[in-house]
Amino acid sequence: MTLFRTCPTTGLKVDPQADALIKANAVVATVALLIGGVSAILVLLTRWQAVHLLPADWFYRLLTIHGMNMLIFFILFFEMAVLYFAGAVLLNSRVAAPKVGWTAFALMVLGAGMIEWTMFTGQADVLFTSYVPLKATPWYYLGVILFAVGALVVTILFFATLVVAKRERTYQGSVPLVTFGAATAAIIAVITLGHGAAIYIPTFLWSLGIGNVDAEVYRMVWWGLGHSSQQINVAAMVSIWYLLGALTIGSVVINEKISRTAFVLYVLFISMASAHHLLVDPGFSPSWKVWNTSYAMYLAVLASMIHGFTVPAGIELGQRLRGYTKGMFDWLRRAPWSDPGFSSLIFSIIIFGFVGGITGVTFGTEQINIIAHNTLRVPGHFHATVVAGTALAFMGVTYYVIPLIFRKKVAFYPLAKIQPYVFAIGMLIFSVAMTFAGTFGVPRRHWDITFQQAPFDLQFSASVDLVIAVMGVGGLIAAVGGGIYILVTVWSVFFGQPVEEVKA
Ligand code: HEM
Ligand SMILES: [Cu+2]
Repeated sequence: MTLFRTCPTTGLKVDPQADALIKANAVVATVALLIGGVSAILVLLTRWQAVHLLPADWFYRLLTIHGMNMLIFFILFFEMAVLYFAGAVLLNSRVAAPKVGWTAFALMVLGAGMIEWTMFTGQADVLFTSYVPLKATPWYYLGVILFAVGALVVTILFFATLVVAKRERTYQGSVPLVTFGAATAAIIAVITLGHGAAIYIPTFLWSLGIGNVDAEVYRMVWWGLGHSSQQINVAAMVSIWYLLGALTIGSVVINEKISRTAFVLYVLFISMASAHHLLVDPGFSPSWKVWNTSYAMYLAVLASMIHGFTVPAGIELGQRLRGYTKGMFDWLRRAPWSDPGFSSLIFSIIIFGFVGGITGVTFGTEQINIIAHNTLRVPGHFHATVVAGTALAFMGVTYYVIPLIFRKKVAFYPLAKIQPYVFAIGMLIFSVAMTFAGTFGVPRRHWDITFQQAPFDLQFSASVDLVIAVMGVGGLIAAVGGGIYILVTVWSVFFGQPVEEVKA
């Protein structure tokens, strides 16, 4: 018999195993964020041509380390925590099979550890895309496979928990919207990890000298993993938007059907949209490219646009119900701007929507893609989506996870209050400047844009130096914001004051 505790704030019944699994995953996610953050600064200071900090080999090594730690380890460990939260906690249920959860966690930590080791020892300088024929040690690919199996097991465990909750009648009616959104993320995760297995198992064998992997086939299947996993991030982020709206100001869901339908659009159209990564590839026909990246992609974009309206509308209505009804914008003016959960939510919506959305949709089209491809416009785009959007939403919800799950008070609260502002404004400057540098043709993933040892001579517009400097300053401001987040969370969790609790 599971002994639940009752959360004094929300009244939810919490399985201690869910508590512990959330904590473990969140702590490892933060460690990854720290490694990814330190490497971000070093990579940034190398791209900033006036500083040009690292030698070439360490630039590419740390770029690999940055991509893996941020996009894979930080984001995925955090998402595992979200799955336990949206499954067990929000449904007042026990975790279906906690031992399986711990085994999966161990697999993921083992896989991640193997990958870290191969990257730091220079045996896997392949960047997070690991395009063949670039070859890493087999241990790297094995690490990826173990990590992915662990993540798949957690996803299945999430579905099992939904079944248990239904059978044991731990909730009434249909599942809450946040759980529904997390379920769509989990469905996409299964599709994604299927692509991952389809590509990493042959690549692992190839690294052992068994068989061959075609470079174009690799790119196609790999992006079935690489792009779809961004859709997991978006679905998880949007679920957190709804959650943060409810937690910070008691916002309402105006129309459950519309919001749920929008989540379903993600599931239906996202794998096809992966084709936007292949728009300049010679292996596919124009009609295949145009079909997959226009109609299909816009239906996934439509889903985000719907959420972009329903979440703020739910916030407005929530505020109006609480009496902020004077004039058009009273509800907005009198929102809790000094609650870091709320400011994170607003910045996440705005930067994801306007900067991430507009850049992504424009160069998701074939004609523009050929200009934007492999320039700094690409990382400029995804730092607006996955960093200022997803990572910031994750940061925001942490300010509630600390008191509700870790049952600690948020330490250094004055710093926590400004953290989303520092991070979001820095990231906004960084991603816009990066995108702008890309419009001048500055390549991404490039150690030396002065082309010192190149047999040809290439000069960018003189304004590029300035734009890159702005990018550098923006990136450093964002890094300060990231640093404050790590300081506040680690301090609260390990040395923080406990909040009083009630036992069930
Ligand atoms: C303060 C925060 C951050 C800064 C200053 C930063 C900076 C950078 C820089 C300078 C690059 C290199 C671009 C290039 O040379 O092509 C880069 C690449 C990248 N960043 Fe970040 N970043 C930050 C946070 C994040 C986060 C939180 C994520 C993911 C959640 C992320 C994901 C990536 C990815 C996937 C790449 C591409 C790596 C590759 O091309 O293989 N970054 N970042
Ligand atoms: Cu994509």
